Amino acid sequence: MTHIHTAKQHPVEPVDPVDAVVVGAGFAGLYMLYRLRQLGLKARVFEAGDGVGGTWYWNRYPGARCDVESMQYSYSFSEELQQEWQWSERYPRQEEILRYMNHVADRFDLRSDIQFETRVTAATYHDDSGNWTVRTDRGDAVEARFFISAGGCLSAGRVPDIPGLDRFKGKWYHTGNWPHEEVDFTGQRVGVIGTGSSGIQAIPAIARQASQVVVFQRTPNFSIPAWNRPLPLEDQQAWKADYAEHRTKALSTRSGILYEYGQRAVPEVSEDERQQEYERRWKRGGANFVHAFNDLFINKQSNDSAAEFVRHKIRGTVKDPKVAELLAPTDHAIGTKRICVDTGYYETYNQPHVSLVDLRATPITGIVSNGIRTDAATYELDSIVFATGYDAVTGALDRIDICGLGGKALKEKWTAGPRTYLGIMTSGFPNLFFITGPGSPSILTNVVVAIEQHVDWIARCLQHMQSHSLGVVDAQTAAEDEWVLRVNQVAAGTLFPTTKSWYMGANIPGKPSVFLPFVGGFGNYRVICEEVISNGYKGFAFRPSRQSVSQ
Ligand code: N01
Repeated sequence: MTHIHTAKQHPVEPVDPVDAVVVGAGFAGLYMLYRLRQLGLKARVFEAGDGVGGTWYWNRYPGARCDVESMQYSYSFSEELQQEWQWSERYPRQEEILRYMNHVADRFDLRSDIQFETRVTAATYHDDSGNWTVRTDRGDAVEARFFISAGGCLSAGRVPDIPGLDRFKGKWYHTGNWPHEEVDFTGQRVGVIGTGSSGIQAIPAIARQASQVVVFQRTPNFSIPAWNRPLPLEDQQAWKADYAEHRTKALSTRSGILYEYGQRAVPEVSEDERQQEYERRWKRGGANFVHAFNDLFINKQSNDSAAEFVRHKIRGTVKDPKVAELLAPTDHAIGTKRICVDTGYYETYNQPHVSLVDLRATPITGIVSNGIRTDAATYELDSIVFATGYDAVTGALDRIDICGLGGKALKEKWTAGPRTYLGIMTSGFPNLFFITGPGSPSILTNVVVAIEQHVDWIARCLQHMQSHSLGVVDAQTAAEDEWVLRVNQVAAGTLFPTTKSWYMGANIPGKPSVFLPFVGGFGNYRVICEEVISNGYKGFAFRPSRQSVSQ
């Protein structure tokens, strides 16, 4: 597997000790910095890119757009911010989200504490001082009381090990590391490998430029139309009038998003009613579809009814019945891989210059100088787009050499899969916090909501330490063991583990098969986190240190 790195070598610059080092300047890092400053703490954010934005800085591929609606995919921490920012479409484009994040960085004057073009490479905890030493690819070595990972769940892109890529004479790209200059596919023959959310968004956009598009599909995915549209000012104003109320309501939902969560199970309604409900949701568009009934994630038969509805739509859209059959997923329950949301994806296959190669029938054998070779044919290409996904949830952490108490490496502790308490800390690594870490709802939610909840929780914990003159916090092993068990038990009660997906680490050869996020619902999870605080940070152990957290 090829990891994507853009690290550059820089001269070493002295960095003063700080209270906290934060990795990443995406949604999580920016808000964490804001909260740390509110606590009077000195923080340094290290960011590999040369600008803020995280996912939205790197994912500049054609068609990139969020699948959560604009009014919800944004920070709630500042009433002024949420009132003043205007979104232009129902679902925000990558450029617009990036503009929003730059606005946030400027509005709250965050840049002065962010060191760009710097990748954190190692972090070591010292038990005697209770501090971390954090090292970067620029040669920095900074001492910090707290080490906070805001590196993202889907930031470690992966290009599969297909032999011959180095011989390819054309250009190749990964959707998660797209060039900053415009890529123009006009008149080109473009091969796209991968049909997850990224591929499904990119393929229609690439097909608008390219003279020929060849899609290499191993596994088809379910996709629901976005029905994206401009967002009228009146609609935004109406939403903004009750913004705080909408945000509060979202906090108690399963995904931190105001979907219509169906209250009935599939067997409770007639076949007619079921079809009408699916049709209504299809016409409304978006991931709301998979919440039509309350048993779709736990009952395979119920799930089949939703899956069959979508397959029927695919067959009705794609004119070539053979292509339609290849695009209609039959190997997994709908929603157990992240549901895709598209604009004209299935329709794209009706265009004469777009073709689909079934890699199950004819696997790729290698990349040659002029294209991709399967065991049946060679496809001549000018460019190759890898929409091949990420080493999800743990990938960004894995790329940093993190050593905790007694010099134990995090990688070693997590050999059989990640172990955390609440997805926020892992025992034996004091003062290391994860924002949307493994074992939390993270990528099953509106991730901005999940980020804010974690950042607020961490900030409250730090405030508690300040006011009680405490210097070190760690998760207790027993609490962690119980939490890991709970995460696994909740997942086992659903259809999720029946599917080989990146949620299970299944897309990375050799990665342990563990269900990575907490699937018990964001609302429930948030209540658990609140209870932990009201029970005196139950499951966490604190101790003073020679130097308590600065007041
Ligand atoms: O990645 P993926 P993604 N040969 O892992 C295929 C978020 N996101 O970047 O399933 C051939 O889902 C692989 O095939 P298979 C969202 O959470 C959100 O698309 O392994 N094919 C699969 O088809 C999403 O879920 C948004 O058989 C290979 C594809 O590559 C997550 O990011 C937009 C292969 C990878 O799909 C990841 O999505 C984009 C190989 N060797 C992303 N290796 C929105 O907000 C892999 N594949 C809309």
